[in-house]
Amino acid sequence: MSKILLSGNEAIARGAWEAGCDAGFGYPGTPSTETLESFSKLEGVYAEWAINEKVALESAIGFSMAGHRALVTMKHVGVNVASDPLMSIAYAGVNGGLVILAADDPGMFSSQNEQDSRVYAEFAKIPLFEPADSEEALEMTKAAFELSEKLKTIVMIRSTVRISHTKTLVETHDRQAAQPVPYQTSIPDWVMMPAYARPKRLESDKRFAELEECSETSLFNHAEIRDTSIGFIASGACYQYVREAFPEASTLKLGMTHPLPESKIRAFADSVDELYVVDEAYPYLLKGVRAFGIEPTPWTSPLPAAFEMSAMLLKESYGSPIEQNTTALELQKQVAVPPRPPALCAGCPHRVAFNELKRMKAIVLGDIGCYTLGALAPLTTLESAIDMGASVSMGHGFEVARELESKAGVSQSTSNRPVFSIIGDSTFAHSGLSGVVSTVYNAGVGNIVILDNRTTAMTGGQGNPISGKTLQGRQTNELDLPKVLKAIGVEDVVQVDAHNVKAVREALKAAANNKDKLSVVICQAPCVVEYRIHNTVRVVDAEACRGCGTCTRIGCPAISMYDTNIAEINDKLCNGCSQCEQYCPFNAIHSKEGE
Ligand SMILES: Cc1ncc(C[n+]2csc(CCOP(=O)(O)OP(=O)(O)O)c2C)c(N)n1
Repeated sequence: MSKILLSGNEAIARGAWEAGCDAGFGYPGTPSTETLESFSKLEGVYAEWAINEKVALESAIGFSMAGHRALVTMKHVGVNVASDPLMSIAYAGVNGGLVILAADDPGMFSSQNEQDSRVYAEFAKIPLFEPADSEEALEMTKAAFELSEKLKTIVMIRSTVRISHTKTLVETHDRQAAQPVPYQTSIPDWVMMPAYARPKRLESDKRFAELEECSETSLFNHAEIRDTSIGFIASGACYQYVREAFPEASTLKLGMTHPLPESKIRAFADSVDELYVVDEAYPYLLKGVRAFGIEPTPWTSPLPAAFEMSAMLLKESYGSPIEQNTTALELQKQVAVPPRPPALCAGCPHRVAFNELKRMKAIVLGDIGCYTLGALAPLTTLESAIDMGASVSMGHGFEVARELESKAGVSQSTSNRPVFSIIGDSTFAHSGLSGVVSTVYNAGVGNIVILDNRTTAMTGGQGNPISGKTLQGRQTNELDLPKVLKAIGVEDVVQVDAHNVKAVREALKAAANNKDKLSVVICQAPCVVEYRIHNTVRVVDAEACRGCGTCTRIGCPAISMYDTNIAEINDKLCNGCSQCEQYCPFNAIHSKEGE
């Protein structure tokens, strides 16, 4: 037993390990990613990145069915992808303990929305734990495995950015080997066809009563009685904000937040004069408290309905004076940091495709990955990003609309612009592939660009089927994209060096001209960060530079034209991708002499 500093994510991994969990499955996504990464390094466990969250959960279900404890990790939007098996496994139940981590991102620091995963636990009628620090993250994960096996249900742990990424002291213990639960054939338990699913649905309702009892007796749900003139109900990071803003107030700290402990909530509400409920980004607790017929005290000004909560926002809504310089958060707000819009890295191989598509005035339907930054200046090329994999299917929908328009003899002013779907390698494996199969099946036409940088760069460089790198470094295959596409039935597949301007330009033009077919252009070059690529640095010949600004239009952070009318290349940032050299119309950029 020892005390160490762990982030919430590391603590969940450690908790799973201590609980005897043998395997972890997941798909990367902030703020969940480090959980599986850290679990994969613990002794004696198996861990893998699945191609998406649905596959991760299904693999974990199989592992649990075989009798062993499994952890599944994902970010909140990943739960949408995994929601199909989640809703049914909630009926079927589990064999070995099964715990799913949903890591939410209130404030959308790195996500496309800020949905609250707690709603899924309510929807699926499964138990939900919400840690408020790393110690709890570890303890709750252990409790979650116990509960999962005891009541034969999948259990959800919901974390948020602040909990996942903040390090606090944790007491660690040895690993307790979990006894496998022997698998026995039981068709009515595992085959969710109507005749068997109906009784399982009733069973899950029955289990719910037991869960309510668990929540009432759980030590993770407890009242901290201090000044009873004011009381707060809060969970997770919001509990910490309450403690910081109102250290004297009484607090009902909820750690098992589904089902909610009705009696404990009633007793607490009765014990305080004013009752406030704190949520962030979605009124999950508030709705639950109101459903018990308890109406909390109105805030002086309503709590913000969107984005992250903070101690300061709580004080503001309560109407209490805000002292200057009291919290780190307040300090943070006072420090004027110059705005730095996010940009693709210097030497990023994604840049040329965007610049070329911009020159073609293409309508670019985008996807989620580093390349979503193609929407920002100076590239401003990517015109949509909805969810992972959407670019391909949206491109198909766009083409179908155009075909209908042309048959009807109407056309929009944009109809002479080619449509391109643009997608990264990891996102392609996640859910782009099924869009291609669907498009080919429906005899669709169109253009797809796969930006194959051999990694899942956006979330920190995880392996994927195309890079062929597994989480624990096992020998495996690299998925051969051209072969796969051809096998699906895509006839027009071209692979080019992503840094080669001429090759990318010609391939994109050929695809756009090939109007009657589905064309795929694979722009391939490794991510410069993940593969630590340093080629010969480029320099500007000041004599030859005309200050035309062509090189700055690709948005490379290494290139600037500040005071002078001459381009400059920062040799600390440049990694010699040569894109600027190829674009310079005056041959003013070349490799640094002597290198
Ligand atoms: C459903 C879902 N799961 C996970 C994520 C987190 N995420 C965003 S982009 C991305 C993959 C990016 O990899 P890739 O498509 O190869 O593009 P790259 O960043 O390498 O350019 C991931 C895992 C997400 N946004 N949505």
